[in-house]
Amino acid sequence: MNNHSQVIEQYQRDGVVRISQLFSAEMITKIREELQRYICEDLDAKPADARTLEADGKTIRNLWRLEQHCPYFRQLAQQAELVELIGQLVGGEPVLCGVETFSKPARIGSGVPYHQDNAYFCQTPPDMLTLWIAIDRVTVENGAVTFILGSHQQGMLPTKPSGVTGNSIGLANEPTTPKSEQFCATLEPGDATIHHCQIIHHSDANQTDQSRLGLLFVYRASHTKTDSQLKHDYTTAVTTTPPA
Ligand SMILES: O=C(O)CCC(=O)C(=O)O
Repeated sequence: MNNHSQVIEQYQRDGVVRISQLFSAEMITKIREELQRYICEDLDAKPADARTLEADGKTIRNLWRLEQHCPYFRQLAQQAELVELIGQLVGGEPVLCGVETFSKPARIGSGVPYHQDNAYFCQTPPDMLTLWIAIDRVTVENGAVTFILGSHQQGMLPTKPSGVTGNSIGLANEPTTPKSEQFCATLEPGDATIHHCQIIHHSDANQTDQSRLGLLFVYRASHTKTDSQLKHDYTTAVTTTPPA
């Protein structure tokens, strides 16, 4: 893995850091196979909140709660080398909170509105992050996640229900930072980003013929607690457009 001290420094300064080749090509093939197996063999028997579909009502937009539903992914997210780095970034004992996909299928994959993840996670202090692993190649065109560098230092901004299924809560006001000044996280398969739960980010719809599948591991430090105001706002939003 890339040099830990550089990763930590960049994460603290910018709120997001890109890591090259976190997983090998062989591992990405195995992950792809396991996702496919889970979708074909297990998903139908899982509760409705195990997935979100795209607007066509049949294509998978997100898989949720894989850490509960699939031992392979729970173990993958808890491997020692990863957990050691995550502990340094969250400043405490890491707790795995979620394993999910943002699948963004070719031509169908929908966009994600500007948001801060802690509007969903509702944790204080905000010692929580997401490791976003590219399973497919991620390009500007197929809907790379785009971040406003340093925005994690602004605290939590006002939110509003977004009406987007799978991303129910967004920023009340669109950021004014031009897209040209945002960090667009283009990635090769096996590359990853780690982003802080307060960084402002979004992604566009996938209008290309290339799928843009991302696998996400979410962790918090064991000392974080639920913030009741954030939880209230999130509950209002997610009640309108469940499951997330
Ligand atoms: O993968 C995407 O397009 C969006 C991901 C995201 O919003 C997140 O990781 O919080």
